[in-house]
Amino acid sequence: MEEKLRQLRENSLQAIRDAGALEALENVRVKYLGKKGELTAVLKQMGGLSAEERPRMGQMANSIREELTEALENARETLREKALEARLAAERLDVTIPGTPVPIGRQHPLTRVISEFSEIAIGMGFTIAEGPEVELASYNFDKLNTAEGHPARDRQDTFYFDDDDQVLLRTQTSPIQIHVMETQSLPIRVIAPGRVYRKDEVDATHSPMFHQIEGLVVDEGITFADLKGTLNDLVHRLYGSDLRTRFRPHHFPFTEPSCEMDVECFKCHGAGCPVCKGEGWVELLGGGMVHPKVLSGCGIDTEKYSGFAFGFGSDRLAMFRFNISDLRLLFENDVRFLEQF
Ligand code: 2NM
Repeated sequence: MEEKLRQLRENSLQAIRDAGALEALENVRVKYLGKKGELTAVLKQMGGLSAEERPRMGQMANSIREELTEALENARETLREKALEARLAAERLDVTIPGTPVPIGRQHPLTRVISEFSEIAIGMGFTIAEGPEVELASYNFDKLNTAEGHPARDRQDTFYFDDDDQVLLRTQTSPIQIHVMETQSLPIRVIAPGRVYRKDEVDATHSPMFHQIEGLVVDEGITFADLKGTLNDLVHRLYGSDLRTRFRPHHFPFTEPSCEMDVECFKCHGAGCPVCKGEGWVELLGGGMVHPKVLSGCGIDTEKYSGFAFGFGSDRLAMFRFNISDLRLLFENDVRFLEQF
């Protein structure tokens, strides 16, 4: 029996050393230490031993069981470590390999101008308002004091959807301000950027779709001084505080009085150059005190409230800002052009 046990120990330790994987190791355990394993089989024969032999063999069998258990555990640990090492080696990333370059896009120059202006206006307490590009003639014209028969309503100039000229593509962003006055509570401080549409032939300065930003302030005691102060401040923040501005009288149906604002040419500072066509000044925007008819048409009490509004073409502003000579370049979306900004 002693010889059998010795053999069993030799064989099982060898089998443990030979096991190359965890499953093989488990098979070895079952074969030698399992309930129906070889060690149990040997122990079952203990009954036939003498009284002196039995405890000695019992002790030997127990120490072999302990030795095998420990050897199995060590082998398991070694195999687990090996498996982990193999996995880590297989999954290793070389973080020094240069990445695949991803082309990074950029904002369109027009988007840049619109967001720059919006940021400045937001800093001054304005909020951004939007509205539909398909409008009712009443919002695009009537409520803006532009009556039936006004030349601006001509079929030659406006994209109408119907035969009785009730639905159209907005020709200005002012209908946004009408919606704001009809729905928001006073005081109002909004800017309204967006696309507008006119039946213009395409050339270097005209396109049937272009962009406007308009602003509107309505509160108690608003005067022309607020208009001048706000617009001067806006222009100085946009172009630099050293530029002079000037206001000239003008006419719009929706404002009274109305004006246009010029800014000293940012290229030649008034000397005269191709940008300002020798004038020394560049026309920047139109504005005025909102006509009382427009205010009362939106249900605003003109005894208590007054307001100013202004508007400009953002495409024109982008062309000045980035020295772009042809409006069409802004809409062709040629990447070689857009990459420059
Ligand atoms: C301009 C010039 C002057 C204007 C007026 C209004 C409203 F809705 F309050 F009547 N919105 N925008 C306005 C006034 C727009 O653009 C050159």
